[in-house]
Amino acid sequence: MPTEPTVIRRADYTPPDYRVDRIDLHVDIRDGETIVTATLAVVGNPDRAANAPLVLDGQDQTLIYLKMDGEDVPPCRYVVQPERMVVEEVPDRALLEIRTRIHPEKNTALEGLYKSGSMYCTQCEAEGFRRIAYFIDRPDNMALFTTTIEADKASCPVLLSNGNPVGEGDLPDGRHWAKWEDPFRKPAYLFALVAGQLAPVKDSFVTASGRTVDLRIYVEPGNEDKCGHAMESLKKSMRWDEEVFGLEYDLDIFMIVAVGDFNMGAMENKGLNVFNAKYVLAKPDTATDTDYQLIEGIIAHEYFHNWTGNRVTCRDWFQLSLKEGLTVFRDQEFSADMNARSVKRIQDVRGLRAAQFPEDAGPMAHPVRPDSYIEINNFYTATVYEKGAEVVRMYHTLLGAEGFRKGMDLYFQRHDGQAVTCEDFCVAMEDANGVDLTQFRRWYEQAGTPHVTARGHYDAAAKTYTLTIEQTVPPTPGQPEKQPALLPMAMGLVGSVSKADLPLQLDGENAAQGTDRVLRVTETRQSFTFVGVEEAPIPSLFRGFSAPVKLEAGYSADDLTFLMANDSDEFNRWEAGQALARRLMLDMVAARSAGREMAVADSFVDAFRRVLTDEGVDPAFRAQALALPSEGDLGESMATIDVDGIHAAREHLRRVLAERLKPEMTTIYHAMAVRGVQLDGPAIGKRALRNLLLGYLAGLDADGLALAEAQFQSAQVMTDSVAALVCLGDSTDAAGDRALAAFHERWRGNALVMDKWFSIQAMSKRPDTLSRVKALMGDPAFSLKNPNKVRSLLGAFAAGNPTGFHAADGAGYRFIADQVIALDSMNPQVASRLFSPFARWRRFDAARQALLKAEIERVLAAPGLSKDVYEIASKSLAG
Ligand code: B3K
Ligand code: ZN
Repeated sequence: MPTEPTVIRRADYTPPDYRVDRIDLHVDIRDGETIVTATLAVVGNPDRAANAPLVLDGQDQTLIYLKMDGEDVPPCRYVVQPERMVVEEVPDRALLEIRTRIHPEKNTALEGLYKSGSMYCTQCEAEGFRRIAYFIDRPDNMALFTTTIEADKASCPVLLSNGNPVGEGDLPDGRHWAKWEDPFRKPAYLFALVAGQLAPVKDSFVTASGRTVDLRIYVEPGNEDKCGHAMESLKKSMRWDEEVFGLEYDLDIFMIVAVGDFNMGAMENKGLNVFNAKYVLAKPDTATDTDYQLIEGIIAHEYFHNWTGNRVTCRDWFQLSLKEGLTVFRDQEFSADMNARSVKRIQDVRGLRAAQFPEDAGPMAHPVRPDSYIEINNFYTATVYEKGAEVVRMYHTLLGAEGFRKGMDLYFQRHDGQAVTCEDFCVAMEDANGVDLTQFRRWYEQAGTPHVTARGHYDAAAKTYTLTIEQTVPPTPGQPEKQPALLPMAMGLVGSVSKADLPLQLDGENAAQGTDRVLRVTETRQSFTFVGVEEAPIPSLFRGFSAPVKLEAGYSADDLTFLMANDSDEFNRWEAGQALARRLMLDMVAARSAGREMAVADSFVDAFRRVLTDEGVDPAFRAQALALPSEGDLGESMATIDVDGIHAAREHLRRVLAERLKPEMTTIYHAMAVRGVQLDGPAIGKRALRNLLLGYLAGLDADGLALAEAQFQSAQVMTDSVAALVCLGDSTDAAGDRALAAFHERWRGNALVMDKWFSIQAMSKRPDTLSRVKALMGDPAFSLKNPNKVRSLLGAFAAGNPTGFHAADGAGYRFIADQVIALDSMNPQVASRLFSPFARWRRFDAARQALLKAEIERVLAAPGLSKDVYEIASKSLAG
């Protein structure tokens, strides 16, 4: 960076001096250049200073002319800077006409208007609209948009934008136009435009009030047969939002466009969602069960934004979690209702621990509502999304489903059509329920994952049980001191003899209040005394993960085994198993580093066997319970992450379990076979368990590898094919390369399936993975310009292959840093994501720290570095 980039602060928010009330856009798409004519109806804010100029955001555009109220504006009255245009002497009301030239063909950042294959599309969140037209590009400017698109009819037969279609026609020279009008005010980040050769898949939906909405999914011709699941997911989402929140869709048409080049998953543009094709296209032979679930969840997420994000939007980008945390919570609940609730919760918590907990403990740690940023695109984080969703879930836990719904209703009643803050949401929840959530607000203010310890004491004579809870919120960058958080603690007491949940009566209460209740933990140290406790209990705390904390409850291995078997809360049964496995593996890591043997207790193998063979338990749940905590999860529990020790311990435990339970695993593997192509919940659960067991068996011996090879050859669905290929790809046996070659041969024409082929190799446990990844960059299917390819090969290696990325000689670090530098000049957002694993450099041993730090410094010194990568690099070194 030649100059230090500006830090944007939440405290500096001021309302804009002007707003754009209406914008009429004319986008003339030509080969090699696009001419944009924007007519802006500008209104001055009565409170502005007398001489306040009109400042319009704009970037990478060439100005052709600027007119105000029909007259050319003389050059002395305006100046064009690299990131804005400043116009002086603008009256209270003015009509500006601005014509500019842009080059979507050259746009490799994939922000603004760009080309994906032969199609033109847009991505405007967070600040992409300023690359299309000069505008007040901030979310509190909600304007009415009309858009006319003009293009060559043969190469761009389909022309789409937000809202409803209001006209179309032919023009001379084989060109045509279409006009769209969006009746709802929106910020520019929700603008979208698509032009290209696209095939529509059509359906419709009748809303609760009886209106028929046209549904369209636009894909590249040839992919129409892969849209069924996305369309079903959309219709289910529309119904669910009506039923659960009383929210109906509001336009006559809802469109989704699938594109091949996209920086993230999808985008909720009003009436015209643009999706990464990965989250739309699916057929059983090309997409895995996980892909199906992700598609359902992401289609729902973007659809739900229509109310939480679009109708009510954010005042400024610090409030991002207002729409993202809330919408993630809504999509999680939707998926839980559509599938198995507790399995969904387990998956979400796994995700939170894998991504958000490390973020909250590192140099990029920030509150759910951040206080400052350099590049807003760096703040689309696990904290804003996933921890934000946990915060919303805590309102739901504290207020109950009904109270939460009352709060939502009031929020929409008050704020429909407005750009608001997280505070406004909290106040709506308070007012609708008549409660005071002052302390709860700390969840928005304080970064860091609270550490909670719990200790219990049973007094057999007095029949009382006293539970003492202590919490600390660790210091994070810029926040050395923390206040206690309000923790909703869903809990029960499981009788050690009866194995049943005991009645819960707190000292001072007249009667027991059920066997499962939510306690409010508000102090740094707080005790709860239960009376009438007839037998010694084992406490089951934070049931369903009712607060995003790290809990240390002082359980013995016997307590954990007991809870695994007897807790009525399915989540906590899973949690107990994870805690037991985590503890065992950490002991093994310690033994290894002390030069002792890594021992696996028989009791652990027995507990594992009991879950494995319990036919009364749903296979989907068993698959979750038998999957060991990841290497990343274990690393989180260590002061200094012992990369090699963790890998060795986990692999050793996997082998021991497979060795000791080979007969049971093999029998169940065969018993879980699913005939033909079935995509229902039970079939998905069986495949999950079967493929988990395949992983154990294939890592053990030649028999297991042969099972994998046989499964690979006979697989009828992509889930089974990929699961087998993962096992084969980990092995250095010739069978591995044979399978990879066969997969390549069959699928090289399908970009999304090739992404899987890249990822499997990037995450392979083979010792030569780095050199294979380097070679794969030369594969004709790979391109640094396509974000999916970068993520599936380079991202998978950096974030999903701990031993490869953290190789002791630093070769993995050097390689990824080289790619970050190469990518940064093309696509800063993708470069910055790829770079993120470096931020955790202080967590490793001294030798790795030095290697990582040297790479961060090298990246920081690269000429012309983007703000995106600069922010991660500089904060990593400082924090
Ligand atoms: N709102 C978009 C994400 C935009 C990311 C910009 N860097 C997708 C979503 O969360 O639904
Ligand atoms: Zn979202």
